[in-house]
Amino acid sequence: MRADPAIDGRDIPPSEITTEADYKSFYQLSRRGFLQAAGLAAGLAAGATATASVFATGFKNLSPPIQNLVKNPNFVSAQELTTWNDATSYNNYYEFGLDKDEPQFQAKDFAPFPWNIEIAGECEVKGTFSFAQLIKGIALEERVYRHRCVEAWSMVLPWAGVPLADVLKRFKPTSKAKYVAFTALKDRSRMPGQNYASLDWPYREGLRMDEAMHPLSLLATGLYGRVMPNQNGAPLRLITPWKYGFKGVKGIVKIEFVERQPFTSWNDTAPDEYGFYANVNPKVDHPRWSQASERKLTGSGFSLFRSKRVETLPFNGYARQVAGLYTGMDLRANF
Ligand SMILES: Nc1nc2c(c(=O)[nH]1)N[C@H]1C(S)=C(S)[C@@H](COP(=O)(O)O)O[C@H]1N2
Ligand SMILES: [Mo]
Repeated sequence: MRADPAIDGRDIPPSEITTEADYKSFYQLSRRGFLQAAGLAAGLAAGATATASVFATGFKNLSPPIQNLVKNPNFVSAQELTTWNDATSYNNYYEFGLDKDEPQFQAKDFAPFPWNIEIAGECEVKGTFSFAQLIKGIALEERVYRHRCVEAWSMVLPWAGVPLADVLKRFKPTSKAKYVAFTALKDRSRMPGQNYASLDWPYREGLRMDEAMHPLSLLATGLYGRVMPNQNGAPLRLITPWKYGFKGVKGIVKIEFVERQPFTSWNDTAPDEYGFYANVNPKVDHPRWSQASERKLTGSGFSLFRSKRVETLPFNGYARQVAGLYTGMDLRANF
């Protein structure tokens, strides 16, 4: 495959670093779109004084809509989705607080752009690329995926993003590239949670090369047809729906092709509780709780309180697509 002309291997000149304006034009965000989002939020703040409308149910944390998004028909779902409000107010993002309801507030003023991603390691094309350069020319698509946290709760979410494989191939990984290591942003001045040693910052994750190249792996840049909310990992994060949610590193600033299994935050912090593979497996319990079932946070209204317990599926329901990646592997040992 030929290298994309936008990705020429040289470090980008400062003049080409993504600005707020680039990012708006990348998403084809009209000024109207921004104003609509802002207007909605303002209307909500005004509360009961706002005229009853289709929005009267009250969306919070709204980000601007993405105009150029196509639903991938292979990943639509008949399942009830998790509401926007739940998806953006019940989050795991330790950089912005340990409690689920903290990231929505602590990440509120986080301004992701300009955002650059370093590509390094066992690949022919390396360097620093802007967010827009990284995914330029790859169609943004919407995919509904199940999302299962190792803490035994789950959601069903419509992500927007690009296949991870399409991005990785641009950098021409060499035959020595056996794993891909992802590093999140480390910036204590912008991420208040990093003032605490809850994890060895920055947050890091990794995949085996074949897992990274699997068509289910998504580099997500949005949620519900809107630009990725800060608390969900703006501007880009990993989604591997057959694995526990902690593999889905948010706020990625570096992607490195490596020969050996890389450091990964949860596995290296608590290896008895979190595996490197972290494939959803109802038969392997966490030492402190069962993984046989999950609290499913879907539905309208106050779904967080009305969640029902459902059985957990092997590979989170994606066994048909991914079980072949692990043929001959002891899935109990490699939890
Ligand atoms: N950088 C970073 N990425 C992260 C986390 C985190 O604390 N920091 N938490 C992980 C966990 S445990 C889960 S379940 C998902 C939660 O994603 P969501 O808030 O969009 O549901 O993000 C994952 N990615
Ligand atoms: Mo999680």
